[in-house]
Amino acid sequence: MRTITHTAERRTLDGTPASELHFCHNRREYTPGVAAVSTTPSPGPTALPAPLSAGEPDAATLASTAEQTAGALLAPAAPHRLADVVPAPQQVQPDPTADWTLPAEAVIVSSADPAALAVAEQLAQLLRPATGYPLPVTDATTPEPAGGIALVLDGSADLGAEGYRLDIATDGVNVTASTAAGLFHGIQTLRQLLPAAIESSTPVTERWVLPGGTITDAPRFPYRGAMLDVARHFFAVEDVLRVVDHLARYKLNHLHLHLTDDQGWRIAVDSWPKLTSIGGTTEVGGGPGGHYTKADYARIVSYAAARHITVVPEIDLPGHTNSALVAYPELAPDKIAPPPYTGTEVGFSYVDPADERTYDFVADVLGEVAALTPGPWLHIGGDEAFKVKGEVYTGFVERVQRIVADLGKTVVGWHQLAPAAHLDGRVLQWWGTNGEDPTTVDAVRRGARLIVSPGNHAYLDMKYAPDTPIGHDWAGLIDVRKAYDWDPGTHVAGVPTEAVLGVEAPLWTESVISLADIELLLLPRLPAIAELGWSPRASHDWADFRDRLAGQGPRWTTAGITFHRAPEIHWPTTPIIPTQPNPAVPSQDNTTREGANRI
Ligand code: TNX
Repeated sequence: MRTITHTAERRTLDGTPASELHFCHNRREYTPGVAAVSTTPSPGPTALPAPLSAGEPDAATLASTAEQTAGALLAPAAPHRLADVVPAPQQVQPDPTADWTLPAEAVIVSSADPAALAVAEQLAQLLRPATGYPLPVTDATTPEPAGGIALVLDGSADLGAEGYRLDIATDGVNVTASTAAGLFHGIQTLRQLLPAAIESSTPVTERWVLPGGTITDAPRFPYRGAMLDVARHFFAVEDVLRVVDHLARYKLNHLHLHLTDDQGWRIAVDSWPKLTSIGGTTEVGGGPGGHYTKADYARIVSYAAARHITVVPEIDLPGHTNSALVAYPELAPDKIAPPPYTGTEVGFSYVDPADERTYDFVADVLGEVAALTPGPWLHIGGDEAFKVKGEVYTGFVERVQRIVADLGKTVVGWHQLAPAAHLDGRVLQWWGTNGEDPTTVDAVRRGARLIVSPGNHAYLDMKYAPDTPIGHDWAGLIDVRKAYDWDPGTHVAGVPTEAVLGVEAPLWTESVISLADIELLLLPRLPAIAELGWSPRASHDWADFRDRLAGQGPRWTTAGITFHRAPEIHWPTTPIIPTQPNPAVPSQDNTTREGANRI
Protein backbone atom coordinates (compact mmCIF):
# COMPACT_ATOMS: atom_id res chain seq x y z
CA MET A 1 0.00 0.00 0.00
CA ARG A 2 1.31 3.40 -0.97
CA THR A 3 1.46 6.07 1.62
CA ILE A 4 1.40 9.46 0.04
CA THR A 5 1.77 12.84 1.49
CA HIS A 6 0.69 15.93 -0.23
CA THR A 7 -0.50 19.33 0.54
CA ALA A 8 -4.05 20.33 -0.12
CA GLU A 9 -3.12 23.98 0.19
CA ARG A 10 -4.76 25.93 -2.59
CA ARG A 11 -2.60 28.63 -4.01
CA THR A 12 -1.46 29.28 -7.56
CA LEU A 13 2.26 28.88 -8.06
CA ASP A 14 2.51 32.64 -8.42
CA GLY A 15 0.56 33.25 -5.24
CA THR A 16 -2.95 34.07 -6.44
CA PRO A 17 -4.87 35.04 -3.30
CA ALA A 18 -6.72 32.34 -1.45
CA SER A 19 -9.97 34.28 -1.77
CA GLU A 20 -9.87 33.63 -5.49
CA LEU A 21 -9.14 30.00 -4.94
CA HIS A 22 -11.92 29.03 -2.56
CA PHE A 23 -9.55 26.69 -0.82
CA CYS A 24 -8.03 26.74 2.58
CA HIS A 25 -4.70 25.64 3.94
CA ASN A 26 -4.78 22.07 5.02
CA ARG A 27 -1.75 19.84 5.22
CA ARG A 28 -2.01 16.25 6.22
CA GLU A 29 -0.83 12.72 5.73
CA TYR A 30 -2.85 9.64 5.23
CA THR A 31 -2.61 5.99 4.42
CA PRO A 32 -5.68 5.20 2.36
CA GLY A 33 -7.52 2.07 3.35
CA VAL A 34 -5.64 1.54 6.58
CA ALA A 35 -7.12 4.56 8.21
CA ALA A 36 -10.58 3.89 6.86
CA VAL A 37 -11.91 2.91 10.24
CA SER A 38 -15.47 3.33 9.13
CA THR A 39 -15.42 0.94 6.23
CA THR A 40 -17.53 -2.15 6.30
CA PRO A 41 -16.30 -5.57 7.32
CA SER A 42 -15.68 -8.27 4.77
CA PRO A 43 -18.36 -8.78 2.17
CA GLY A 44 -20.91 -11.49 1.84
CA PRO A 45 -23.41 -13.11 4.07
CA THR A 46 -22.58 -14.23 7.56
CA ALA A 47 -23.29 -17.89 8.15
CA LEU A 48 -25.00 -19.25 11.20
CA PRO A 49 -22.58 -20.50 13.85
CA ALA A 50 -20.73 -23.62 12.73
CA PRO A 51 -22.13 -26.90 14.00
CA LEU A 52 -20.80 -27.83 17.43
CA SER A 53 -17.63 -29.81 17.19
CA ALA A 54 -16.92 -33.03 19.01
CA GLY A 55 -15.11 -30.90 21.58
CA GLU A 56 -16.80 -29.56 24.64
CA PRO A 57 -18.89 -26.49 23.97
CA ASP A 58 -19.79 -24.66 27.10
CA ALA A 59 -23.39 -24.19 28.15
CA ALA A 60 -23.50 -20.55 27.07
CA THR A 61 -22.34 -21.43 23.56
CA LEU A 62 -24.93 -24.18 23.34
CA ALA A 63 -27.67 -21.89 24.56
CA SER A 64 -26.74 -19.09 22.21
CA THR A 65 -26.49 -21.45 19.25
CA ALA A 66 -29.88 -22.91 20.05
CA GLU A 67 -31.37 -19.48 20.38
CA GLN A 68 -29.92 -18.28 17.10
CA THR A 69 -31.02 -21.39 15.24
CA ALA A 70 -34.52 -21.18 16.68
CA GLY A 71 -34.64 -17.51 15.85
CA ALA A 72 -33.57 -18.16 12.32
CA LEU A 73 -36.28 -20.76 11.95
CA LEU A 74 -39.10 -19.01 13.73
CA ALA A 75 -38.74 -15.28 13.47
CA PRO A 76 -41.38 -13.92 11.14
CA ALA A 77 -40.15 -12.12 8.08
CA ALA A 78 -40.42 -8.39 8.58
CA PRO A 79 -41.24 -6.84 5.23
CA HIS A 80 -40.05 -3.35 4.61
CA ARG A 81 -42.50 -0.53 4.55
CA LEU A 82 -43.39 0.40 1.00
CA ALA A 83 -41.97 3.87 1.65
CA ASP A 84 -38.53 2.58 2.66
CA VAL A 85 -36.89 3.65 -0.56
CA VAL A 86 -34.06 6.07 -1.35
CA PRO A 87 -34.65 8.38 -3.13
CA ALA A 88 -38.13 8.88 -1.69
CA PRO A 89 -40.77 8.05 -4.29
CA GLN A 90 -43.27 10.62 -5.44
CA GLN A 91 -46.37 8.69 -4.27
CA VAL A 92 -46.68 5.65 -2.03
CA GLN A 93 -49.96 3.86 -1.33
CA PRO A 94 -49.31 0.89 0.94
CA ASP A 95 -51.70 -2.02 1.08
CA PRO A 96 -50.76 -4.20 4.05
CA THR A 97 -53.13 -6.92 2.84
CA ALA A 98 -51.21 -7.29 -0.41
CA ASP A 99 -47.68 -8.35 0.63
CA TRP A 100 -46.21 -10.74 -1.89
CA THR A 101 -43.51 -13.36 -1.58
CA LEU A 102 -41.34 -14.18 -4.58
CA PRO A 103 -41.79 -17.90 -5.24
CA ALA A 104 -38.92 -20.11 -6.38
CA GLU A 105 -40.70 -20.83 -9.64
CA ALA A 106 -41.43 -17.16 -10.45
CA VAL A 107 -41.10 -16.03 -14.04
CA ILE A 108 -40.19 -12.52 -15.14
CA VAL A 109 -42.37 -11.60 -18.06
CA SER A 110 -41.65 -8.51 -20.09
CA SER A 111 -42.97 -6.53 -23.03
CA ALA A 112 -41.34 -7.85 -26.18
CA ASP A 113 -39.42 -4.61 -26.80
CA PRO A 114 -35.68 -5.44 -26.64
CA ALA A 115 -34.96 -2.56 -24.25
CA ALA A 116 -37.66 -3.79 -21.85
CA LEU A 117 -36.40 -7.36 -22.15
CA ALA A 118 -32.92 -6.10 -21.31
CA VAL A 119 -34.26 -4.58 -18.08
CA ALA A 120 -36.08 -7.84 -17.31
CA GLU A 121 -32.80 -9.71 -17.71
CA GLN A 122 -31.05 -7.15 -15.46
CA LEU A 123 -33.72 -7.75 -12.84
CA ALA A 124 -33.21 -11.50 -13.10
CA GLN A 125 -29.46 -11.00 -12.73
CA LEU A 126 -30.01 -8.89 -9.62
CA LEU A 127 -32.26 -11.49 -8.02
CA ARG A 128 -30.73 -14.81 -9.05
CA PRO A 129 -27.52 -14.83 -6.96
CA ALA A 130 -29.16 -14.37 -3.56
CA THR A 131 -32.39 -16.24 -4.21
CA GLY A 132 -30.81 -19.09 -6.11
CA TYR A 133 -34.04 -19.15 -8.14
CA PRO A 134 -33.85 -19.65 -11.90
CA LEU A 135 -36.15 -16.68 -12.69
CA PRO A 136 -36.50 -17.23 -16.43
CA VAL A 137 -37.31 -14.18 -18.54
CA THR A 138 -40.02 -14.42 -21.20
CA ASP A 139 -41.74 -11.90 -23.41
CA ALA A 140 -45.42 -11.29 -24.03
CA THR A 141 -47.55 -8.82 -25.94
CA THR A 142 -49.43 -7.86 -22.79
CA PRO A 143 -47.32 -9.00 -19.85
CA GLU A 144 -49.21 -10.18 -16.74
CA PRO A 145 -47.50 -11.10 -13.49
CA ALA A 146 -48.99 -14.65 -13.34
CA GLY A 147 -47.42 -15.27 -9.95
CA GLY A 148 -44.20 -13.54 -10.90
CA ILE A 149 -43.00 -10.10 -11.98
CA ALA A 150 -44.20 -8.33 -15.13
CA LEU A 151 -42.37 -5.43 -16.78
CA VAL A 152 -44.78 -3.51 -18.93
CA LEU A 153 -43.57 -0.93 -21.42
CA ASP A 154 -46.60 1.20 -22.11
CA GLY A 155 -46.04 4.31 -24.16
CA SER A 156 -49.46 5.63 -23.20
CA ALA A 157 -48.86 5.19 -19.47
CA ASP A 158 -48.15 8.89 -18.99
CA LEU A 159 -45.29 8.24 -16.60
CA GLY A 160 -42.78 10.53 -18.30
CA ALA A 161 -39.29 9.87 -19.63
CA GLU A 162 -38.06 8.19 -16.44
CA GLY A 163 -41.13 7.51 -14.29
CA TYR A 164 -42.62 4.15 -13.41
CA ARG A 165 -45.42 2.57 -11.45
CA LEU A 166 -44.83 -0.41 -9.20
CA ASP A 167 -47.87 -2.45 -8.18
CA ILE A 168 -47.31 -5.15 -5.59
CA ALA A 169 -50.36 -7.37 -5.10
CA THR A 170 -51.06 -10.86 -3.83
CA ASP A 171 -50.99 -12.28 -7.35
CA GLY A 172 -47.65 -10.75 -8.36
CA VAL A 173 -45.81 -7.57 -9.22
CA ASN A 174 -46.19 -5.19 -12.12
CA VAL A 175 -43.66 -2.56 -13.10
CA THR A 176 -45.09 -0.20 -15.71
CA ALA A 177 -43.28 2.61 -17.50
CA SER A 178 -43.35 4.58 -20.73
CA THR A 179 -39.64 3.96 -21.32
CA ALA A 180 -37.00 1.35 -20.55
CA ALA A 181 -35.33 3.94 -18.29
CA GLY A 182 -38.52 4.08 -16.24
CA LEU A 183 -38.61 0.30 -15.97
CA PHE A 184 -34.96 0.35 -14.89
CA HIS A 185 -35.67 2.84 -12.10
CA GLY A 186 -38.67 0.72 -11.12
CA ILE A 187 -36.54 -2.37 -10.64
CA GLN A 188 -34.14 -0.40 -8.43
CA THR A 189 -37.09 0.38 -6.18
CA LEU A 190 -38.21 -3.24 -6.23
CA ARG A 191 -34.70 -4.30 -5.25
CA GLN A 192 -34.67 -1.97 -2.25
CA LEU A 193 -38.02 -3.31 -1.05
CA LEU A 194 -36.67 -6.84 -0.78
CA PRO A 195 -34.76 -7.90 2.33
CA ALA A 196 -31.13 -6.71 2.47
CA ALA A 197 -29.99 -10.28 1.89
CA ILE A 198 -30.93 -9.79 -1.77
CA GLU A 199 -27.50 -8.14 -2.07
CA SER A 200 -25.75 -11.41 -1.30
CA SER A 201 -23.67 -12.82 -4.14
CA THR A 202 -24.41 -16.38 -3.03
CA PRO A 203 -27.73 -18.07 -2.29
CA VAL A 204 -29.26 -17.44 1.11
CA THR A 205 -32.41 -18.73 2.71
CA GLU A 206 -34.88 -15.92 3.04
CA ARG A 207 -38.53 -15.13 2.51
CA TRP A 208 -38.37 -12.69 -0.34
CA VAL A 209 -41.33 -10.61 0.77
CA LEU A 210 -42.33 -7.36 -0.91
CA PRO A 211 -44.69 -4.98 0.89
CA GLY A 212 -48.03 -4.64 -0.88
CA GLY A 213 -49.31 -1.47 -2.50
CA THR A 214 -48.53 0.94 -5.30
CA ILE A 215 -45.68 3.37 -5.91
CA THR A 216 -46.01 5.99 -8.61
CA ASP A 217 -42.75 7.75 -9.17
CA ALA A 218 -40.90 10.21 -11.41
CA PRO A 219 -37.89 12.51 -10.95
CA ARG A 220 -37.99 16.16 -9.97
CA PHE A 221 -35.01 17.10 -12.20
CA PRO A 222 -33.94 15.59 -15.52
CA TYR A 223 -30.21 15.77 -14.71
CA ARG A 224 -28.96 13.85 -11.68
CA GLY A 225 -25.28 13.13 -11.67
CA ALA A 226 -22.01 12.42 -10.01
CA MET A 227 -18.52 13.33 -11.17
CA LEU A 228 -15.42 11.22 -10.85
CA ASP A 229 -12.05 12.93 -11.27
CA VAL A 230 -9.92 10.28 -12.99
CA ALA A 231 -7.17 12.82 -13.70
CA ARG A 232 -5.71 13.54 -10.25
CA HIS A 233 -5.61 9.81 -9.65
CA PHE A 234 -6.34 7.34 -12.37
CA PHE A 235 -8.95 4.63 -11.79
CA ALA A 236 -9.27 1.37 -13.68
CA VAL A 237 -12.29 0.75 -15.88
CA GLU A 238 -13.62 -1.80 -13.37
CA ASP A 239 -13.63 0.83 -10.62
CA VAL A 240 -15.55 3.23 -12.82
CA LEU A 241 -18.10 0.52 -13.65
CA ARG A 242 -18.62 -0.05 -9.97
CA VAL A 243 -19.26 3.66 -9.47
CA VAL A 244 -21.81 3.42 -12.28
CA ASP A 245 -23.53 0.66 -10.30
CA HIS A 246 -23.75 2.95 -7.27
CA LEU A 247 -25.28 5.70 -9.39
CA ALA A 248 -27.82 3.30 -10.85
CA ARG A 249 -29.03 2.15 -7.43
CA TYR A 250 -30.05 5.68 -6.56
CA LYS A 251 -31.55 6.60 -9.93
CA LEU A 252 -28.79 8.99 -10.95
CA ASN A 253 -28.61 9.30 -14.71
CA HIS A 254 -25.34 11.10 -15.51
CA LEU A 255 -21.71 10.19 -14.90
CA HIS A 256 -19.41 13.16 -15.46
CA LEU A 257 -15.82 12.05 -16.03
CA HIS A 258 -13.18 14.70 -15.37
CA LEU A 259 -10.76 13.25 -17.91
CA THR A 260 -7.94 15.78 -18.01
CA ASP A 261 -6.08 17.94 -15.56
CA ASP A 262 -2.60 19.18 -14.71
CA GLN A 263 -1.62 15.84 -13.25
CA GLY A 264 -2.71 13.58 -16.09
CA TRP A 265 -4.47 13.19 -19.43
CA ARG A 266 -6.70 10.10 -19.36
CA ILE A 267 -8.37 9.71 -22.74
CA ALA A 268 -6.68 8.53 -25.93
CA VAL A 269 -6.73 11.05 -28.77
CA ASP A 270 -5.39 9.55 -32.02
CA SER A 271 -4.46 12.88 -33.60
CA TRP A 272 -2.44 13.97 -30.54
CA PRO A 273 -1.03 10.65 -29.27
CA LYS A 274 1.47 12.12 -26.82
CA LEU A 275 -1.40 13.41 -24.69
CA THR A 276 -1.63 9.92 -23.24
CA SER A 277 1.81 8.41 -24.01
CA ILE A 278 3.44 11.32 -22.14
CA GLY A 279 0.63 13.26 -20.48
CA GLY A 280 -1.08 10.14 -19.14
CA THR A 281 1.86 8.75 -17.21
CA THR A 282 1.66 10.91 -14.11
CA GLU A 283 -0.73 11.50 -11.22
CA VAL A 284 -0.86 13.19 -7.82
CA GLY A 285 1.76 11.82 -5.47
CA GLY A 286 4.00 10.40 -8.22
CA GLY A 287 2.08 7.24 -9.07
CA PRO A 288 2.07 5.74 -12.57
CA GLY A 289 -1.17 7.33 -13.81
CA GLY A 290 -2.80 5.65 -16.78
CA HIS A 291 -5.36 6.36 -19.43
CA TYR A 292 -8.41 4.93 -21.13
CA THR A 293 -8.03 3.61 -24.64
CA LYS A 294 -10.94 4.40 -26.89
CA ALA A 295 -12.16 0.85 -26.32
CA ASP A 296 -11.97 1.36 -22.53
CA TYR A 297 -13.96 4.54 -22.76
CA ALA A 298 -16.50 2.88 -25.06
CA ARG A 299 -16.88 0.13 -22.49
CA ILE A 300 -17.64 2.65 -19.75
CA VAL A 301 -20.10 4.46 -22.00
CA SER A 302 -21.97 1.31 -22.96
CA TYR A 303 -22.00 -0.12 -19.43
CA ALA A 304 -23.46 3.18 -18.24
CA ALA A 305 -25.94 3.33 -21.13
CA ALA A 306 -27.20 -0.13 -20.24
CA ARG A 307 -28.03 1.38 -16.85
CA HIS A 308 -29.66 4.42 -18.40
CA ILE A 309 -26.74 6.63 -17.40
CA THR A 310 -25.25 9.16 -19.82
CA VAL A 311 -21.51 9.82 -19.70
CA VAL A 312 -20.52 13.50 -19.70
CA PRO A 313 -16.85 13.76 -20.72
CA GLU A 314 -14.90 16.79 -19.51
CA ILE A 315 -11.83 18.19 -21.24
CA ASP A 316 -10.81 21.01 -18.92
CA LEU A 317 -9.78 24.18 -20.83
CA PRO A 318 -7.97 26.55 -20.97
CA GLY A 319 -6.51 25.94 -17.48
CA HIS A 320 -5.79 22.65 -15.74
CA THR A 321 -3.77 21.67 -18.82
CA ASN A 322 -0.21 21.06 -17.58
CA SER A 323 -0.26 17.41 -18.72
CA ALA A 324 -1.11 18.53 -22.29
CA LEU A 325 1.65 21.15 -22.22
CA VAL A 326 4.22 18.57 -21.11
CA ALA A 327 3.25 16.47 -24.14
CA TYR A 328 2.93 19.36 -26.64
CA PRO A 329 4.96 22.42 -25.61
CA GLU A 330 3.76 24.30 -28.70
CA LEU A 331 0.46 24.71 -26.84
CA ALA A 332 2.19 26.49 -23.95
CA PRO A 333 2.26 30.29 -23.93
CA ASP A 334 6.08 30.30 -23.75
CA LYS A 335 6.43 27.21 -26.02
CA ILE A 336 8.55 25.52 -23.37
CA ALA A 337 7.50 22.18 -21.92
CA PRO A 338 6.78 22.54 -18.22
CA PRO A 339 7.84 19.76 -15.86
CA PRO A 340 5.18 17.12 -15.17
CA TYR A 341 3.05 18.10 -12.20
CA THR A 342 2.12 15.74 -9.38
CA GLY A 343 1.11 18.21 -6.68
CA THR A 344 -2.32 19.60 -5.89
CA GLU A 345 -2.10 23.31 -6.58
CA VAL A 346 -4.31 24.85 -9.23
CA GLY A 347 -4.51 27.78 -11.60
CA PHE A 348 -0.97 27.91 -12.97
CA SER A 349 -1.30 26.23 -16.38
CA TYR A 350 -3.13 27.21 -19.57
CA VAL A 351 -3.08 26.56 -23.28
CA ASP A 352 -2.06 29.56 -25.35
CA PRO A 353 -5.24 31.39 -26.38
CA ALA A 354 -3.25 33.51 -28.84
CA ASP A 355 -1.98 30.62 -30.94
CA GLU A 356 -4.15 29.13 -33.71
CA ARG A 357 -2.62 25.71 -33.06
CA THR A 358 -4.45 25.72 -29.75
CA TYR A 359 -7.79 25.84 -31.56
CA ASP A 360 -6.73 23.01 -33.88
CA PHE A 361 -5.85 21.03 -30.78
CA VAL A 362 -9.19 21.82 -29.15
CA ALA A 363 -11.15 20.95 -32.29
CA ASP A 364 -9.28 17.66 -32.76
CA VAL A 365 -9.62 16.59 -29.13
CA LEU A 366 -13.26 17.57 -28.77
CA GLY A 367 -14.03 16.04 -32.17
CA GLU A 368 -12.59 12.67 -31.16
CA VAL A 369 -14.22 12.72 -27.75
CA ALA A 370 -17.56 13.74 -29.27
CA ALA A 371 -17.34 10.89 -31.75
CA LEU A 372 -16.90 8.45 -28.88
CA THR A 373 -19.74 9.91 -26.84
CA PRO A 374 -23.37 9.18 -27.72
CA GLY A 375 -24.75 11.56 -25.06
CA PRO A 376 -25.53 15.17 -25.92
CA TRP A 377 -23.05 16.86 -23.58
CA LEU A 378 -19.44 18.02 -23.89
CA HIS A 379 -18.01 19.56 -20.71
CA ILE A 380 -15.25 22.06 -21.44
CA GLY A 381 -14.22 22.86 -17.86
CA GLY A 382 -13.29 26.54 -17.73
CA ASP A 383 -12.54 26.67 -14.00
CA GLU A 384 -9.59 28.28 -12.27
CA ALA A 385 -7.86 29.59 -15.39
CA PHE A 386 -6.48 32.39 -13.26
CA LYS A 387 -3.87 33.46 -15.75
CA VAL A 388 -6.29 33.93 -18.64
CA LYS A 389 -8.31 36.94 -17.72
CA GLY A 390 -11.13 39.13 -19.01
CA GLU A 391 -11.70 39.30 -22.74
CA VAL A 392 -8.97 36.81 -23.54
CA TYR A 393 -10.76 34.23 -21.39
CA THR A 394 -14.25 34.95 -22.74
CA GLY A 395 -12.92 35.08 -26.32
CA PHE A 396 -11.32 31.66 -25.85
CA VAL A 397 -14.45 30.20 -24.28
CA GLU A 398 -16.69 31.61 -27.03
CA ARG A 399 -14.55 29.97 -29.73
CA VAL A 400 -14.55 26.66 -27.86
CA GLN A 401 -18.31 26.85 -27.31
CA ARG A 402 -18.77 27.21 -31.08
CA ILE A 403 -16.52 24.20 -31.71
CA VAL A 404 -18.74 22.17 -29.41
CA ALA A 405 -21.91 23.39 -31.10
CA ASP A 406 -20.46 22.58 -34.54
CA LEU A 407 -19.90 19.04 -33.30
CA GLY A 408 -23.62 18.83 -32.54
CA LYS A 409 -23.08 18.73 -28.79
CA THR A 410 -24.35 20.90 -25.95
CA VAL A 411 -21.80 22.92 -23.96
CA VAL A 412 -21.44 22.24 -20.26
CA GLY A 413 -18.83 24.14 -18.26
CA TRP A 414 -18.06 25.25 -14.75
CA HIS A 415 -19.82 28.47 -13.82
CA GLN A 416 -16.69 30.51 -14.58
CA LEU A 417 -17.97 30.33 -18.17
CA ALA A 418 -20.84 32.63 -17.19
CA PRO A 419 -19.43 35.92 -18.57
CA ALA A 420 -18.92 34.42 -22.05
CA ALA A 421 -21.64 34.94 -24.65
CA HIS A 422 -24.62 32.64 -24.46
CA LEU A 423 -24.94 29.76 -26.87
CA ASP A 424 -28.11 27.76 -27.38
CA GLY A 425 -28.74 25.28 -24.61
CA ARG A 426 -25.52 25.85 -22.74
CA VAL A 427 -25.32 24.59 -19.19
CA LEU A 428 -23.25 25.99 -16.34
CA GLN A 429 -22.19 23.79 -13.48
CA TRP A 430 -22.34 25.98 -10.40
CA TRP A 431 -19.91 25.02 -7.65
CA GLY A 432 -20.00 28.11 -5.45
CA THR A 433 -20.25 28.11 -1.70
CA ASN A 434 -22.40 31.20 -1.43
CA GLY A 435 -25.75 31.30 -3.21
CA GLU A 436 -25.36 34.96 -4.17
CA ASP A 437 -23.84 34.97 -7.64
CA PRO A 438 -25.01 37.82 -9.90
CA THR A 439 -22.75 36.79 -12.79
CA THR A 440 -24.36 33.37 -12.93
CA VAL A 441 -27.83 34.87 -12.53
CA ASP A 442 -27.10 37.11 -15.51
CA ALA A 443 -25.97 34.13 -17.60
CA VAL A 444 -29.21 32.37 -16.67
CA ARG A 445 -31.17 35.43 -17.78
CA ARG A 446 -29.40 35.15 -21.11
CA GLY A 447 -30.59 31.53 -21.37
CA ALA A 448 -28.11 29.33 -19.52
CA ARG A 449 -29.36 26.39 -17.46
CA LEU A 450 -27.69 25.27 -14.27
CA ILE A 451 -26.41 22.05 -12.83
CA VAL A 452 -26.06 22.79 -9.14
CA SER A 453 -23.07 21.41 -7.24
CA PRO A 454 -22.51 23.66 -4.22
CA GLY A 455 -18.99 23.10 -2.92
CA ASN A 456 -20.19 23.17 0.68
CA HIS A 457 -23.03 20.66 0.18
CA ALA A 458 -22.37 18.48 -2.84
CA TYR A 459 -18.56 18.18 -3.03
CA LEU A 460 -17.97 14.60 -2.03
CA ASP A 461 -14.24 15.19 -1.63
CA MET A 462 -14.95 17.27 1.47
CA LYS A 463 -14.41 15.46 4.75
CA TYR A 464 -17.41 14.40 6.81
CA ALA A 465 -15.72 15.39 10.04
CA PRO A 466 -12.26 16.54 11.12
CA ASP A 467 -11.12 12.95 11.56
CA THR A 468 -12.18 11.70 8.12
CA PRO A 469 -8.97 10.02 6.90
CA ILE A 470 -9.09 11.47 3.38
CA GLY A 471 -10.61 14.49 1.71
CA HIS A 472 -10.46 18.26 1.82
CA ASP A 473 -12.16 20.89 3.94
CA TRP A 474 -11.75 24.09 1.94
CA ALA A 475 -15.54 24.24 1.45
CA GLY A 476 -16.20 23.10 5.00
CA LEU A 477 -17.04 19.74 6.45
CA ILE A 478 -19.98 17.96 4.85
CA ASP A 479 -21.75 15.47 7.07
CA VAL A 480 -24.78 13.63 5.76
CA ARG A 481 -27.21 16.25 6.93
CA LYS A 482 -25.24 19.03 5.26
CA ALA A 483 -25.26 17.01 2.03
CA TYR A 484 -29.03 16.59 2.34
CA ASP A 485 -30.32 19.87 3.75
CA TRP A 486 -30.44 22.25 0.82
CA ASP A 487 -32.64 22.73 -2.21
CA PRO A 488 -31.17 22.65 -5.72
CA GLY A 489 -34.31 24.40 -6.98
CA THR A 490 -33.77 27.58 -4.95
CA HIS A 491 -30.14 27.42 -3.88
CA VAL A 492 -28.73 30.09 -6.17
CA ALA A 493 -30.58 33.30 -5.34
CA GLY A 494 -32.34 34.73 -8.37
CA VAL A 495 -32.16 31.54 -10.43
CA PRO A 496 -35.66 30.15 -10.95
CA THR A 497 -36.24 26.42 -10.45
CA GLU A 498 -37.16 26.09 -14.15
CA ALA A 499 -33.58 27.06 -15.06
CA VAL A 500 -32.17 24.27 -12.90
CA LEU A 501 -31.46 21.23 -15.01
CA GLY A 502 -30.45 19.27 -11.99
CA VAL A 503 -27.84 18.42 -9.43
CA GLU A 504 -24.44 16.77 -9.41
CA ALA A 505 -22.08 15.51 -6.73
CA PRO A 506 -18.44 15.90 -7.81
CA LEU A 507 -15.71 13.70 -6.38
CA TRP A 508 -12.27 15.24 -6.85
CA THR A 509 -9.51 12.76 -6.22
CA GLU A 510 -6.40 14.55 -5.02
CA SER A 511 -6.56 12.44 -1.84
CA VAL A 512 -8.47 9.48 -3.22
CA ILE A 513 -6.43 6.59 -4.54
CA SER A 514 -8.47 3.42 -4.27
CA LEU A 515 -11.98 2.15 -4.86
CA ALA A 516 -12.44 1.90 -1.10
CA ASP A 517 -11.51 5.58 -0.81
CA ILE A 518 -14.07 6.45 -3.49
CA GLU A 519 -16.80 4.48 -1.75
CA LEU A 520 -15.94 5.91 1.65
CA LEU A 521 -16.55 9.43 0.37
CA LEU A 522 -19.49 8.53 -1.88
CA LEU A 523 -21.53 6.59 0.64
CA PRO A 524 -23.70 7.57 2.37
CA ARG A 525 -23.71 11.08 0.86
CA LEU A 526 -24.41 10.13 -2.75
CA PRO A 527 -27.94 8.92 -1.88
CA ALA A 528 -28.57 12.29 -0.19
CA ILE A 529 -27.73 14.17 -3.38
CA ALA A 530 -29.66 11.61 -5.41
CA GLU A 531 -32.75 12.26 -3.30
CA LEU A 532 -32.43 16.02 -3.88
CA GLY A 533 -32.38 15.37 -7.61
CA TRP A 534 -35.18 12.83 -7.71
CA SER A 535 -37.71 13.34 -4.94
CA PRO A 536 -40.45 15.97 -4.78
CA ARG A 537 -39.45 18.88 -2.56
CA ALA A 538 -42.54 18.26 -0.43
CA SER A 539 -41.07 14.95 0.72
CA HIS A 540 -37.89 16.60 2.04
CA ASP A 541 -37.54 15.56 5.66
CA TRP A 542 -34.23 14.90 7.38
CA ALA A 543 -35.56 12.55 10.06
CA ASP A 544 -37.41 10.46 7.52
CA PHE A 545 -34.46 10.41 5.12
CA ARG A 546 -32.11 9.44 7.93
CA ASP A 547 -34.25 6.41 8.74
CA ARG A 548 -34.59 5.31 5.14
CA LEU A 549 -30.85 5.82 4.60
CA ALA A 550 -30.07 3.66 7.62
CA GLY A 551 -31.73 0.76 5.83
CA GLN A 552 -29.14 0.99 3.04
CA GLY A 553 -26.30 0.09 5.41
CA PRO A 554 -27.01 -3.63 5.63
CA ARG A 555 -27.37 -3.71 1.86
CA TRP A 556 -23.92 -2.20 1.35
CA THR A 557 -22.47 -4.51 3.97
CA THR A 558 -23.99 -7.55 2.32
CA ALA A 559 -22.77 -6.41 -1.10
CA GLY A 560 -19.23 -5.76 0.20
CA ILE A 561 -19.41 -2.03 -0.43
CA THR A 562 -17.34 0.32 1.72
CA PHE A 563 -19.15 3.22 3.35
CA HIS A 564 -18.69 5.77 6.07
CA ARG A 565 -20.62 4.75 9.15
CA ALA A 566 -21.81 8.28 9.78
CA PRO A 567 -22.59 8.61 13.48
CA GLU A 568 -25.76 10.62 12.89
CA ILE A 569 -27.38 7.65 11.15
CA HIS A 570 -28.84 4.87 13.30
CA TRP A 571 -27.49 2.00 11.27
CA PRO A 572 -29.45 -1.16 11.99
CA THR A 573 -27.80 -4.41 12.78
CA THR A 574 -26.90 -6.50 9.78
CA PRO A 575 -28.90 -9.68 9.52
CA ILE A 576 -27.22 -13.00 9.99
CA ILE A 577 -27.94 -14.72 6.75
CA PRO A 578 -28.31 -18.46 7.06
CA THR A 579 -26.60 -20.26 4.24
CA GLN A 580 -28.91 -22.22 2.07
CA PRO A 581 -28.01 -25.89 1.77
CA ASN A 582 -29.81 -26.45 -1.48
CA PRO A 583 -30.54 -23.35 -3.48
CA ALA A 584 -32.99 -25.17 -5.71
CA VAL A 585 -35.26 -26.04 -2.76
CA PRO A 586 -35.67 -22.89 -0.74
CA SER A 587 -37.25 -23.18 2.65
CA GLN A 588 -40.09 -20.83 3.43
CA ASP A 589 -39.38 -21.22 7.13
CA ASN A 590 -35.93 -19.78 7.46
CA THR A 591 -35.74 -16.07 7.83
CA THR A 592 -33.02 -13.58 8.45
CA ARG A 593 -32.37 -12.70 12.00
CA GLU A 594 -31.05 -9.53 13.40
CA GLY A 595 -28.87 -9.02 16.35
CA ALA A 596 -25.34 -10.27 16.25
CA ASN A 597 -23.43 -8.69 13.47
CA ARG A 598 -23.16 -4.95 13.70
CA ILE A 599 -22.11 -3.00 10.67
C1 TNX B 1 -11.81 22.99 -7.09
S1 TNX B 1 -14.39 23.02 -8.32
C2 TNX B 1 -11.62 22.52 -8.38
C3 TNX B 1 -10.84 21.31 -8.60
C4 TNX B 1 -10.32 20.73 -7.33
C5 TNX B 1 -11.35 20.86 -6.24
C6 TNX B 1 -10.95 20.23 -4.94
C7 TNX B 1 -13.55 23.14 -9.57
C8 TNX B 1 -14.29 23.37 -10.79
N1 TNX B 1 -12.22 23.03 -9.49
O1 TNX B 1 -9.79 21.58 -9.49
O2 TNX B 1 -9.97 19.42 -7.54
O3 TNX B 1 -11.62 22.21 -6.02
O4 TNX B 1 -11.99 20.21 -4.05
